[in-house]
Amino acid sequence: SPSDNAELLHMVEKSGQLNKTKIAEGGRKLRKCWASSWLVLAGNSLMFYKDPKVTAAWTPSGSRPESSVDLRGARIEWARDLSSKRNVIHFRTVTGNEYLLQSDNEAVSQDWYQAIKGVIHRLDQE
Ligand code: I3P
Repeated sequence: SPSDNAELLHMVEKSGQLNKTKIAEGGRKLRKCWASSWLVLAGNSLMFYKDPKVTAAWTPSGSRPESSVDLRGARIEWARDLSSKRNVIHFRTVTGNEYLLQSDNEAVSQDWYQAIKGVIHRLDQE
């Protein structure tokens, strides 16, 4: 039924490719490992896929990302001293997982920064 479908679909706000590395897990520092990742921003989540499989406006919740983070209560800022790369976004979840996201294209990084920040702010107000 349509209502069943509604539960299985999340509206995609943004998707695209960025360089990504996780730098902390539960507050514990990790060794950087930069890799290209396909990001999907949908609902309360930022999902990471290996390949750009999910390109449509809607993604089924059954399409399992490699990993996914809950943006509720997350913090985002421009990384200053955390990388030698440029246009680096730093964000941290409430559980103390930290990621760096980067593109050599400044506009691409800016767009992602604004989109993720927008979702975090919306969730803050709920
Ligand atoms: C890291 C790798 C990263 C680099 C990081 C290095 O070395 O070169 O790209 O981060 O710098 O430690 P390895 O491959 O041996 O793990 P940036 O590219 O973000 O600068 P860091 O240790 O100064 O963070």
